[in-house]
Formats: sequence, structure tokens, C-alpha cells
Amino acid sequence: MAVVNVTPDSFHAGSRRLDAGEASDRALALVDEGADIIDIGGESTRPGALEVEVAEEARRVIPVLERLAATTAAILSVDTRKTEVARRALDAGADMVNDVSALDDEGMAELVAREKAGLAVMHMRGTPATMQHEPAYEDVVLEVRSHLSAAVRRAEQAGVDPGAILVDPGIGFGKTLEHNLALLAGLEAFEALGKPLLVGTSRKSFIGKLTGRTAEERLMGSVASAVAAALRGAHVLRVHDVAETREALLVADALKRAAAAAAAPSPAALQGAAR
Ligand code: HH2
Repeated sequence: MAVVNVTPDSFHAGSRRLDAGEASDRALALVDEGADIIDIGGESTRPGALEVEVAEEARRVIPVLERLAATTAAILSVDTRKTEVARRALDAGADMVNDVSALDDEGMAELVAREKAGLAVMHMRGTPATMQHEPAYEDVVLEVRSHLSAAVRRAEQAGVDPGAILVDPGIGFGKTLEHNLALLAGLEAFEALGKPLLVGTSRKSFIGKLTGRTAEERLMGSVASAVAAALRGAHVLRVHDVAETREALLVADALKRAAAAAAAPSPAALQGAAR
């Protein structure tokens, strides 16, 4: 899943394209690099970000979605917490809603169900304005998982297709460095939710805390974290840098398959045991 931010203030300057033509060109370039999903956002959710009005958020993302719906077969995702923005985005050709508030806004689950769209629900503690004020958990993995489990239940009760829901632990959303690392180390625990796991670590501040790098310098750390997440069971990686991540994931995937093959008894060994 490739990120395109139609915003003036997203935390990674390289992801910003305020002009609709530039944003759609960027999205198409990321599809050429190997992205299967394009995630278009019109509101930054970085820590401390201020909310954008519905009209402004829609003015940013709708023309981009319209252009892409006419030019690419990639899955189009709208990154929004607002039901009204999601409604207009789905009308404009979006296939799925990526909701970082996990269905907080009234009517979001019903809209996604009615439109037979896909849905990603992400865990966030509080709002972007407040989430980094001393986040605390007793057991971050269990608490994030039970929050996501409740969101999945709400979505399915509203009629969202159970096969079209992704879950995301929300790296960096109301979490300290230790919380982020515990979640990444504990990704296997999310398998119990029975949904594909979406993980977004790309250029986030926990990588800066570990490496001392600015957002613009966090490519290596981002690729490393994507590989680590993939090896621990992430199915979809939300990234700014598609070509580099894809290359690393090809290697990680081959290793994962080799490890699975080594762990599974070969048919010849099983035949031998049966004799
Ligand atoms: N992270 C960001 C935004 N949306 N959605 C999901 N599902 N998971 C994430 O980890 C996630 C997300 C933050 O990244 P970005 O969009 O590049 O930054 P900004 O919010 O500043 O635009």
C-alpha cells in the first residue's frame, strides 16, 4: 500500500503532493514501482495535527481519486476518519476506506457496508491532537487487539463484508517507542483476529528515535521495519517508498518460504515414516 498525501503538512515532506495532477502522477509512478493499493489522504494525522474541514479534505482528495479511477486498475483507498469524505471518495471511485479512528464517526460502518467497499480499521489512542500525551497501557498488544476486535465486530454487525476488512495496530498513534516495538515484536498475536494485517511503520518517529535520523532520512530504517513486520505476519505494508520496500520484501518472502519448507516434513520423509 503506497502513501500519497494531498496535504501541505504531512510529516514526511516527500509524500506531499497538493496539486491533483502531481498527486495522481505520483500514485501512478508508485503503481509502476509495484504498489497494489494506493492510499490517498487529505488530512495529516501526525501527532499534534489539527483537523481539516470536510469541504477542504474532499477538495484535496476527490479530484485525485477521479483521475486515478479513470487511469489505473490498482485498488484505491481513501485515508479518512470522516464519513462524509468517505462517501464522496467512494462515489469518486475509491474501493476502500482506511479509517485511522476505527469507525469513530457516525455512519462510517454503515456507509462502507452499503457501498460494498473494503475497510481498514486502525488502532489509535485519543486523536492526533492528543494521542502522544503520555500514552499508557498495561499490555499494549492485548489492549490494541481487543480494540481492533471490537471495531471488526461493529463493522460486521453493520454489514461490512467480513472478507474485506483489514486490521492495523496503528504504529505511532498514541504509543511510545517501547509500545511500538512491543507491537511489532508481538504481531503474531493479531493473527487471532482472522483478518489480514496492515502495518504502517514508514519513516515514523520511532525509527528516528532508534537511528537519530529525520523523517527525510529514514528510508533504511523504514525498509528494515517493513521486512521485520512482514516476517512476523504483516500482509500489507503501508509505505512511502515502494520500489525499495518491494525489493527488500522479495528477499524476506523467499526466506519466509524457505523457513516454512524447512519446518514442514517433506512428502518423501512422510512416506518413509509410513513404511
Ligand atoms: N499512518 C499514517 C496515516 N494513516 N493508516 C493506517 N492504516 N496505518 C498507518 O500506520 C497510518 C495510516 C501516517 O502516515 P502519513 O499518512 O504519511 O502521515 P500524515 O498523517 O502526516 O499525512
